[in-house]
Amino acid sequence: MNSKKTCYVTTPIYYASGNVHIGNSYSTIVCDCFARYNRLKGNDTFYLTGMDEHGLKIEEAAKKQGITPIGLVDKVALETSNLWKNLKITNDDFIRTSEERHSKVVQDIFETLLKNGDIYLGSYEGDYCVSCEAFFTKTQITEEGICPDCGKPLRRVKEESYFLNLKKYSDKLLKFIDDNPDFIQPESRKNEVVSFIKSGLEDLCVSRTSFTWGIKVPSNPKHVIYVWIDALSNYITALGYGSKDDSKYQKYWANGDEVVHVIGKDILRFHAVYWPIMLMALNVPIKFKLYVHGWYLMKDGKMSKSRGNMVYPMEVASRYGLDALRYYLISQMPLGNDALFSYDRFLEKFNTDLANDLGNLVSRTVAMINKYFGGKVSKPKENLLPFDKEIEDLLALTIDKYHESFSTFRFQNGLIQIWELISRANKYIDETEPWVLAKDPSKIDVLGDVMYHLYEVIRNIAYMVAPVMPDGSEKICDYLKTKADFNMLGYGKVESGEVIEKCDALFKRLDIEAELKYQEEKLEEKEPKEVFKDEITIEDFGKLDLRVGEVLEAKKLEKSDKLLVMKIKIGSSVRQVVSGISKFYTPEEMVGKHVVVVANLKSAMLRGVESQGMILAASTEDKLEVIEVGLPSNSKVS
Ligand code: ME8
Repeated sequence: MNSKKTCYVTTPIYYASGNVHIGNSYSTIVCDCFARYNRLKGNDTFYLTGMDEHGLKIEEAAKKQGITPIGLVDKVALETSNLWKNLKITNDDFIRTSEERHSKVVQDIFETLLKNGDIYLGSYEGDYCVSCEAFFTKTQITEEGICPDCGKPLRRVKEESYFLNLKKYSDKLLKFIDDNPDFIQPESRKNEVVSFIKSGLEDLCVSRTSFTWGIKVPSNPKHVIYVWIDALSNYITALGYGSKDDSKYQKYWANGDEVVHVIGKDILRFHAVYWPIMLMALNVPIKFKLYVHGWYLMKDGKMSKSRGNMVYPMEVASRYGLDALRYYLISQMPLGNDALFSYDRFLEKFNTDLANDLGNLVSRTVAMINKYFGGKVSKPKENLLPFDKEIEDLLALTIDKYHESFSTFRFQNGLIQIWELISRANKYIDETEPWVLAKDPSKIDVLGDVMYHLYEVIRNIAYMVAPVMPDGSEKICDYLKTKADFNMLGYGKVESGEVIEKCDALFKRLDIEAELKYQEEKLEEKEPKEVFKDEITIEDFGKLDLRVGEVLEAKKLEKSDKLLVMKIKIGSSVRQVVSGISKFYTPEEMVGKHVVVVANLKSAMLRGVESQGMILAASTEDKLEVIEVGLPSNSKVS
């Protein structure tokens, strides 16, 4: 019996708070390549993606837009699933965490963990980042009290809370990681996880009472289940785990051959620590491997709405074609590292790799087969040229490397290898000079041999690029009157072949200068609009007591490279102020300055030192200047 290997591949589920840009669409595109590759290999493949729809972040985003949370998530889910259709993503399911098939099972999971004693009730006081939906410990927080992951301000939160006992499982998890060396890939990410676990796990707060948009704890409904417990469970709830029909769960997970979670580097801890521990506590086998990719960055750093440098996938796909977008994103990112998205590089790759190398090889070959043999090729009895063996060997090597890299998410390596074959084939045309052979009737067999070799190389290339470039592959297959079929990979698998009479250029060369100009103009339209904080009244502002203060003394705070401790005179009083300006001012530079102090700010401890106020400064991402005034100390600022 020919029982098919199963393959289950998942993307992270996307926050329903905003549009998907080319960076996070990378996760979906790369998974789509993997799913398509596995289907071509004949594996029984199930590809899951979806939406992460609960949590404070969504609740607040909806409030800002003046709509209900469900109104917001319905809208974003529709936009996102349409985007995937337009990008020809072949997902088999689209899970939304607001669906009952999911939330009901998450409640059961929570209650099971509670019953088994893996979840217990306690109380929590901590610093919470709404944007990352995560708590941070004292050691993780920066001196300015901002989120170590995204840099946004943290909120102090105190509430009764449920906790998941992570400590209990930390040794078991370390052993699991040790026993399964390819559990987390690449290796560098695995090392990161191991040292995180070894530094000591704190039990994880898994419920919240300060907002309502989420799945309620059935036995204590004032608690909402922590969004990551909710979200991570999607990988099994979508398969029907814990429901009446769990056949997919049995097939693809419990008895499955390959389960792959693809994630970006920023959500590693959740997938490599919390998720396996949840599964251990539930007695569900840890079947998955984690492939952790880096980020697509822009020339000026991270993609962000406030920088106005966001690029959306359909902007690229509708102007340059879906294949060009997919090819660029897949070919530029080695597993685990960050990569750059820039139009200069994109356009250069378009012209070189797609229009010149691949496109020309195909159109030249189709034209020659038509011209010399009326569109037909047939397998020669023996090789007639010394270059034949060379190109056959390279094709065989390419197929091996292709499988090796595409089955382990090293897509970039696979593509590099295919493009080596493409270059070799172009060189083969130059070496064999078919136009010269065609002039000599005695060389007709040699010419036939050359055309057959080219046909075979292109046929194989068309099959191999199918997961990455579905449209281009289909087009080439149409030109060659064939269909992508991995059983037919290899030189000489067809006795004869035929091409269509005329083919369009696969990729039309672009005028790079004109395109860059176009993109620059578009970028200007995207210039960030200023985002201001919520409006306040004059009374609110009047609560601030701003005074001019003279800096009498300043010194660096030991063990800190950011903080300066200053003695500031305001009228007859002198107070101590700690400020994170040490990267921009030496203590000597500060002494004597007349600065603006928030004089009625509640005092706070910074690195164990009391700060009785704050000084005002203006800053950009990399510069900072304190606000100086020429008036005497104690002058009022309003
Ligand atoms: O994290 N380049 O959702 P999300 C590459 N809901 N990948 C990027 C990227 C970039 N510039 N920016 C973001 C969440 N990503 C959670 C997941 S799963 C149970 C819950 C990646 O919409 C990011 O690393 O913020 C993550 O893998 C994915 O996009 C979704 O991010």
